[in-house]
Amino acid sequence: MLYKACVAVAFIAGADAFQVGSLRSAMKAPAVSMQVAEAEVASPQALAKAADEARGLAIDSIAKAKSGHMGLPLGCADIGAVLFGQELNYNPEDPTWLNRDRFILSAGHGSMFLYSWLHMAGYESVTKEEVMNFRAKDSITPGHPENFMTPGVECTTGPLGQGIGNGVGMAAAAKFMAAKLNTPEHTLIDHSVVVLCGDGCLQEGVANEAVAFAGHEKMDNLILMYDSNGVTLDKMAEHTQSEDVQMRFEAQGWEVLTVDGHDMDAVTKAYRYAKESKNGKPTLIVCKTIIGKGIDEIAGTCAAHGEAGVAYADSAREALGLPEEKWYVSPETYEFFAEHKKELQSKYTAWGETFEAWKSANTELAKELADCQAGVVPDFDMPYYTETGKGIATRNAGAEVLQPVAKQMPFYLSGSADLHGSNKNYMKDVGDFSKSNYAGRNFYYGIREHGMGAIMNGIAFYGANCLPGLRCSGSTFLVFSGYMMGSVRVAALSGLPVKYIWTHDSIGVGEDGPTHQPVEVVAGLRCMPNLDVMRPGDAEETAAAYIHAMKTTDRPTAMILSRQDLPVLEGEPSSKREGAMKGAYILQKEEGELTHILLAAGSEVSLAVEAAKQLGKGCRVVSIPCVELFERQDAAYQAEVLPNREITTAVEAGYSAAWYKHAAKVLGVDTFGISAPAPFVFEEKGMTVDNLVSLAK
Ligand SMILES: Cc1ncc(C[n+]2csc(CCOP(=O)(O)OP(=O)(O)O)c2C)c(N)n1
Repeated sequence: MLYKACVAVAFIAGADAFQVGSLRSAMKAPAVSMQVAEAEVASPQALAKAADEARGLAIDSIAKAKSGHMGLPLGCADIGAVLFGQELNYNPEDPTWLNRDRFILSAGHGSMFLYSWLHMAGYESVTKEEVMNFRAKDSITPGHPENFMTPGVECTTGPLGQGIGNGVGMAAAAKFMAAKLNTPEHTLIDHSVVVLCGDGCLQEGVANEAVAFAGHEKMDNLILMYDSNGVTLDKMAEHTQSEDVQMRFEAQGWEVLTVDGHDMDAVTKAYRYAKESKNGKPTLIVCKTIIGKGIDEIAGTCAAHGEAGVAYADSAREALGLPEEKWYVSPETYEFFAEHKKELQSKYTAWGETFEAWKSANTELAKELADCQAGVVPDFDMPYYTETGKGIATRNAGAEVLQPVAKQMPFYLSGSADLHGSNKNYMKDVGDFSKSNYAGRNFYYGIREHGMGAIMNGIAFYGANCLPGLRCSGSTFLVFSGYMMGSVRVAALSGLPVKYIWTHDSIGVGEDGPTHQPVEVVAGLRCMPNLDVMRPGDAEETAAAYIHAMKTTDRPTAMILSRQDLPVLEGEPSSKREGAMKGAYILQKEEGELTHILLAAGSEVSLAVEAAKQLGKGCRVVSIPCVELFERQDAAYQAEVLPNREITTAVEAGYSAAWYKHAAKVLGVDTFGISAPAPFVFEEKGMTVDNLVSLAK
């Protein structure tokens, strides 16, 4: 039966529970009443008990670790009980189930929330011991959630706001997969993506970019639960935050519900409404909560951050009705979750039957999906670039070599922050992803680089453990990569095979001037652990870079491409390709005794080739499109290519210091560029053949 919503009523009734005056003024009854299905909490006592025991786990683990964040696991315990004990669809015995609901703790500082609930829910490897070893070396319960550490943890979170972007990326991936796989007879993908965030996440700009994208693209499979406790770290949130969050989200195309986050019935109703309404709107559920609820001395205050509550642990445990035994989970709670697991598993089994029927009815699609699940990367039908000397900008070569990828990898998604035209990251004949075509594979992210980075991470997290063939790339000008670095760092740390297409790679941009001429950026990127930075020297090396990126599964790859034409370098194309895929190779071997080595990347390789002509027969030219990849080769190969640092001169139109690792002398650019046609800028900055020759001599 449908009836007029009681969410608003529940909210008002629950308001008295708030103890903090300033919170009360921040509370507002929701403007919209809504229709929700009948939704009572089936086992209120069991869930309330589980919530208090989850509070106890957080108190005990944080006390033992002498570090961690108490506020969220206590403040959101009732929400956790509703989600893990009742609403989310998952199977602890198959954490990679394709149609599981995805839950993301964007407020990653509250990680004990996640570990407690995963433990209670029955994720086998999240044992009581692991919970007890919170934040300890070698535990799978690290300080902040890490996707590669803990089964059931979907995303690495901690940098606030990222998880919201990840949720949007997952929701987009789910929309894409549903559009691609579901048929009128069989529904394979219909899960929700649920994100729990706090004030901090919403204050971060990255969240706003992602929220705007989700609203615009009508991602009604996304539910954002906002732990609205009126507290941030230094001060009460009102000190830095006065916008009307409801209006902000509604203006961006979202539906907004407000509930008392400690009223499990209200949370249930709001959640079900959000899940069931297919109204083209993602939903924000504002959950008014008391941070640190359960420890009166810190509840509702900034002191709930961190471990200040530990001092009151004993009295709090007593007040919560917990026995003296630490890390106490009652047999009743374990039994409750064991029963719940059975219910969840029967849904899982039913889905498996649908999946089998779908496979028999859709054999070709099933083969595509199986390849995607196995992470099959084909041998690309990618022609060699043989026309030595022909000028081709590497961004244009990138556009060409992307097309075989588009054809041969049906789960490859390509996007741009409004620069498809310049970055050349557009895949032909595969359609555009949008609210009117979720099966499209070209993403228009808008001018939202940081949001794009976090959304791409979400897509990659979605693929990480069950669809490794689901891949994505996103593009912008290299100089703006800094805008998205927060997301790039998470991708590198999490081992996500995201690809960045960053064009307009140096002072070679010319007339756009120093605002658009990256000089420090490539070197900065090369400092990032687990990121391959590929700066190909010509079209052929660009093909190699793309193949390398597609074959790489455990880290992101940055493709640094030129706006200006670069000549196709002399050399046997297949050995150039093979060499570039080792990160560096001898492009031109010396004739006779080795006297000089010129080491160059990107547009400066052709400059090195010209300089070599003046340095005599003993000069070798080494092209190094990817320093990190080269440094992963065995020592013998490295010594073969670069045998003598003392006679090596590096050249790159960018920050010089990092090159001294491999070269005794460096010709670089350590100052901002100027606005002028590219040849003048190169001249002005000393990037000339003559300068290279005299430096190398
Ligand atoms: C990008 C980023 N900036 C700063 C921090 C440090 N930090 C961790 S929690 C926090 C306060 C977050 O406030 P809120 O989201 O309201 O969380 P709550 O107080 O409810 O726990 C800050 C500033 C961070 N983790 N990420």
